Parts: sequence; structure tokens; C-alpha cells
Amino acid sequence: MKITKLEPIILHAPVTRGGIADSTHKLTHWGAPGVAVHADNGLVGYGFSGTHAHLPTDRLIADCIVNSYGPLLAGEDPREVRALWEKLHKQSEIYWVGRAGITHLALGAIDIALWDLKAKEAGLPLWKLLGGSASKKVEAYNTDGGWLNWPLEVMVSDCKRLVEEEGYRAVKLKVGGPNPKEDLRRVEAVRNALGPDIRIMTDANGRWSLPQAIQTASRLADFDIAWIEEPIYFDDVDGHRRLAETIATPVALGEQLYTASHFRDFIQAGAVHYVQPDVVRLAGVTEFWQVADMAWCNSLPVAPHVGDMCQVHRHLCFAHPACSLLEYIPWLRDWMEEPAKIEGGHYIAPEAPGAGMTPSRKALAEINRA
Ligand code: 0YR
Ligand code: MG
Repeated sequence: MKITKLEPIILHAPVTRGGIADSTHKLTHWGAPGVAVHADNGLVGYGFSGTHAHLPTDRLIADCIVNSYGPLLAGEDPREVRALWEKLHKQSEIYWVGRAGITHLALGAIDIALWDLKAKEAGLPLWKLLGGSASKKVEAYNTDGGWLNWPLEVMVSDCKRLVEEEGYRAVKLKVGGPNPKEDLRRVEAVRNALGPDIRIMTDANGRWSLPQAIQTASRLADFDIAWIEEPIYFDDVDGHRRLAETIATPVALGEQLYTASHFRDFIQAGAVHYVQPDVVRLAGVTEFWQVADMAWCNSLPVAPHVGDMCQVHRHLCFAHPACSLLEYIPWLRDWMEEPAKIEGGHYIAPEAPGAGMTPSRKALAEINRA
């Protein structure tokens, strides 16, 4: 099997109720800039990054995929994905300008597309190619009921519906709003509505200073929260270490970290409890696996962040021993050939061969080709 052509793709999918916000981000669409990698046997591999649908930036990512990395892939065998990852990763003209950011997101999308081809060629869903089992329990927690711009009553009724009608046993609430007392009121209202047995995660998206985080996270502990996510600025290793040593609630982070060595720094420092790598921010499946192994060796659970809207991560969770809990956000549900499926609060193992990012026919017809 040989790579014949790379085709850029940009997909922008509307988010729930026309717009969501956390303490730091506000968006109306989820962006999926990526690539279709064509092979000489007719198979097509798909891989996408995850963005806030900023078209000029999405074009840079798609352009980097096709024009910076593309020529290095012509004629190569996509089944040699780890060797190709290494070849692209050590391309000095490219990493000279970016060992994180656009070039890294581009590499991630390519790596996913190559794993997709490898799995399609083998006729296997990626989780099976990676040695996983469909009988493994992969629990889903839902983030889509807890946005910071949902009025309190809407948030409470959404969370109740997710638990009582859809079967989730865990939901995530955004905190880090302008008034910390309001954060506490919102979490308390959801705790009272859901009762003591449902797990509630909280996510401040990097908003707080260290003293704010110590104060508010300590008070959130009254509502028995499962973790506090990104309490302070994303890159602050020592701040998270000090926080983790100070508060009783576990610290979760990783969605903004680009590289395995970045994760190594947080893990070695004792600055993270729940490790949240994202296959679309790391350089794909290949680097995700490096991080998950590292977490596993340090007795830390991996609960991936779903910049891929869980399409690829569900495969990884059925295969990697560190992963048994996975976020769920539904924004690509209407665009994928085999959207993520959850029953009774657990992921169903996908059946189609590949890595899970093949757009539906309808989506392909509508997609804005970059
Ligand atoms: C905006 N999940 C997150 C939104 C989400 C963000 O990017 O999707 O809140 O990525 O923090 O844990
Ligand atoms: Mg988060």
C-alpha cells in the first residue's frame, strides 16, 4: 500500500444551542481541520485536529499538513505509521518553527489518518488492531450539560436528564466564572439535584491564580467533586504541584499539553492525578500511546480530553489499560459515518474498520474543502 495523495479538509460543526462558553473559551462551532490520505489500493484514511473553528487558523493547519508534511509522505507505506511519525517528527525545517502549535496539530491529524489506513487495510477497528477488547468497560462522563453560559436552571435540568433519562453516572461542570460564590452555588445545585452517588467533575479551564484555586477548590470539596480540572494556567508545573499537595481534591489536566515530554514534567513533579491527553493535540495516536504508558507506569488514570469529539479516543480507551473513563461531547455526532455510541453510561465499541474519523457521505458532500 502506497500513499498517492493528501487532500485537505475543513469541517465546522455547530455546538449545542448555538454557542457554549467555559471560563476561558467561547465558541459557536467546533473545527475539524484535517486530511484525507489516499492510497493506491483505493482506501482513504481520515484524520482531523480539533479547534474553535477559526477559519484562517484552520487553513494554516490544513496547509501545513498538505504542503509541509505532504511531500514527505508521497509513495510511503502508511502501515509503517510509527516510522513515518518519526520521520515527520524529526523534520528539522518544520520543528525549527514549531515543536508545538500548528505544526504539531498538523502532525497529529496525519498520524490519525495513517492509523486509520492501517486499520482499514487490516479490516479491523483501531481498538482491535491495538489489542483491545469490546468487553472492556469504558465509562462516559458528559460535559455537554455543564457549560458556564447555561443559566443555573438549564444546567440543573440538563444534568438531571443526562442522569435520569440517558443513564450517565458522571457529569462535568464548568467553573471559574467571575464570581466564585456563583461557582459554588451552581455546583451545589447540581449536587442536590443528582444526589450523592453521581460523580461530578469540575473544570476551571486555567482561569484561577494559585490562591484563588486553593480557596475555591477547597470549598468545592464540600460537594464531593471527583476532580478539579485545569485549576490554574495550563503550563504551570510547579503551581499545579503546590496545589495538588495542598488540596484534598484530585487535580486533572492535560488538554492543553502538546507533547509527551510536557506530560513527563507534570507527572514527575506530582502535579497531576487524572492525566488528560488529547490525541488531536499530541501528535496523534502514536504520541497518545507514549503518554498513556507513562501514566500507567506512574499509577495514574488516563481520562482523555475529547478534541476529536471522542471518535478516536473510544478506540484508544478500549485498548489501553490506563483508560477506563472518557469524556463525551456530541458535536461531531451528525458528521461521522460511525458516531460515538453510549448506552447506560458506557461506550459501545465501534465496529467499522479504521480509527473512527471517517465523515459521513452527507458530511463529505457538504464539507468545505480547504
Ligand atoms: C472549549 N473540556 C474542555 C470547550 C473543553 C472546552 O474548547 O470545548 O471547555 O474542551 O475543557 O474538558
Ligand atoms: Mg477541560
